[in-house]
Amino acid sequence: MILNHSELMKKTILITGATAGFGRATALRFAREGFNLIVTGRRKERLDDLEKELLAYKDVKVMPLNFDVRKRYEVEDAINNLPEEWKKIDILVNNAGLAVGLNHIDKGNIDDWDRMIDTNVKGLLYVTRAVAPLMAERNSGHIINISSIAGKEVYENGNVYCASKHAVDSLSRAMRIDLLRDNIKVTNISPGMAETEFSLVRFKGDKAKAREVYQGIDALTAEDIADSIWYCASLPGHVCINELVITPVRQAGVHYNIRIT
Ligand code: NDP
Ligand code: 8X3
Repeated sequence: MILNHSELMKKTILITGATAGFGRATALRFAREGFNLIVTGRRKERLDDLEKELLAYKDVKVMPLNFDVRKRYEVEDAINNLPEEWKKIDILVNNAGLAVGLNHIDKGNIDDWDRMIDTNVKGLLYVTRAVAPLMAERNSGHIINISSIAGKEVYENGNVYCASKHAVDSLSRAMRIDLLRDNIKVTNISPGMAETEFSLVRFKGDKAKAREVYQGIDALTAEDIADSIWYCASLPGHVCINELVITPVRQAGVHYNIRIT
């Protein structure tokens, strides 16, 4: 898709994991603001549906990219083969991620561990490695990493998920230093409980178990996180929100919450 001159003045956002939850809500939020959108995910039909939904917004262009962030060469091919006008990425939201399983470390499923580390840490790195040079070339950009309160604290059975989000937290701090000379902002967002498909994935499709997680909590919504991302992205050029920790009012960190039933 070739963009005309006025379209080139528009901003472009790339969101990983836009087929559900935070990523999808963020895509819709930025479409409302008139951004051109590169949306990614593994589920092709969902990407197709999202593309249609986004195109309903006035003057918005959409580039769906169907890849698995764990596959280094798929990531590189998808980003490197973008048409030149789509390579002017203003904002990257490293959102694709998941928790799988909830077990003590001695009983953990090693395949689950691989999935979390490969997606949450290595996937985020592959995408960043492909996009950051494009931003550096233009001496401008904003990388928003979706970490978690599990990147600030650890909880029983959360071991590898927490470690993967601690890695995101420290990578955000490291990126901010390394990309300082390139005028690239780096924001680390750490949400608490938010009702998306997150727990359904963690509990491998067990809907009842997933629902229980949010009972009586008045959990955050995907739209709350999308609004926070928009807030960070819409501040003046000289302002960088380094860190944002967001919980429902009934949650204070990973160990304390009050359920009202
Ligand atoms: P959802 O399960 O609703 O959405 C996750 C998204 O990530 C989907 O679009 C999924 O797309 C994508 N994704 C997962 N694995 C891959 C992969 N290998 N390659 C490409 N895309 C992938 O969860 P949330 O929206 O809640 O989660 C988004 C992020 O927020 C995650 O990083 C999560 O850890 C973090 N988070 C979530 C919290 C919560 O309580 N919900 C709280 C704190 C942080 P597809 O399956 O189509 O590939
Ligand atoms: C998701 C939040 O507390 O379930 O990252 O780990 S938590």
